Amino acid sequence: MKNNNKILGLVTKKFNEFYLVDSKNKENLGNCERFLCKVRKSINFKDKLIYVGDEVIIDNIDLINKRALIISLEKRKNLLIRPSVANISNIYVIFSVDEPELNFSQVNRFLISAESVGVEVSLVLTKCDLISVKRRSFLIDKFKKWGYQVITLNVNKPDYFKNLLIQLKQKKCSIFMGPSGVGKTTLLNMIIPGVHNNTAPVSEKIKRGKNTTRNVELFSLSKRSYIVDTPGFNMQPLEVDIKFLPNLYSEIYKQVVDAGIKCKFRNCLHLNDEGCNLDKSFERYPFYREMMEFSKNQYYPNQED
Ligand SMILES: Nc1nc2c(ncn2[C@@H]2O[C@H](COP(=O)(O)OP(=O)(O)O)[C@@H](O)[C@H]2O)c(=O)[nH]1
Ligand SMILES: [Mg+2]
Ligand SMILES: [Zn+2]
Repeated sequence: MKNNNKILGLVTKKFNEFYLVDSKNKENLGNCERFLCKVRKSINFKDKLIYVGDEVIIDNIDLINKRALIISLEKRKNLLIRPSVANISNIYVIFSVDEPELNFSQVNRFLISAESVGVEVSLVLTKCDLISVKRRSFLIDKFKKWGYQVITLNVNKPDYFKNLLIQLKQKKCSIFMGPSGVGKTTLLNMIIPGVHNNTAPVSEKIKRGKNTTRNVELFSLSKRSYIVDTPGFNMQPLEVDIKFLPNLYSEIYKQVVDAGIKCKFRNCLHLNDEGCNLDKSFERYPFYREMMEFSKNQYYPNQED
């Protein structure tokens, strides 16, 4: 049974020249909602690679064998690199409160790097069983000053994960980002039990071709909600262009954009006092300064202030 209606789909996994595509208008297709696709030969996507997270139009739908052809690529909102994934709506920056020890400068770099993508950013602190209630409150207060309402987790308290899952189900496509050992895989497994045993409708032949478990994959949390699984990846902070840095700090954004403070020089980097009207008495200012100096040397190695 062929169906010649073109439908909108979401690429949830990619291996070699094959793509797994979830239909986005499921109503028309009964229970058959995931298709193994190739790109139609006559289509040339040469410099337009298709990534996990991309929306595509599929045609030549074979409902029996669950096959279809990708005939076009929709405009994407954003694209992360390493791991390559398109159309993220939320980044959850994950750090453990201990083991490995919490490094505030590193937390800040991950947060700012996540903010540079231009999506909603949340901070999750794992392993809260390792610290006192007092220390936990201290951390919650600290990150509140940075502009983040932290989510705290503890592997012994499944309820905390339930609340996070409720939140994730309201987001379109979330990704966990953080250094190695902080509990990202544990978290993913709490949220989607058996995530790494997931069986997609893919033949053994295709599976054997490559170690597919290392590929980026989207998991459906609800009808309209996905989470990115990035096995083997520990996302490192991206480099951020210096001219975008100031507004990625909520403490600066609030002053410059919301309150409209004006410095003497347009494009003031808020590093020197001369003509700068930024109130620098916020906790993260030294981190901002450090990041700015570092990025300046990366982008303009020979320039003076
Ligand atoms: N004490 C404690 N250990 C945890 C918790 N969550 C994860 N871990 C441990 O932290 C280690 C690293 O976890 P993993 O999920 O592999 O981290 P990943 O590298 O970020 O994916 C493992 O030994 C986990 O058992 C927690 O809430 N409390
Ligand atoms: Mg892991
Ligand atoms: Zn300034």
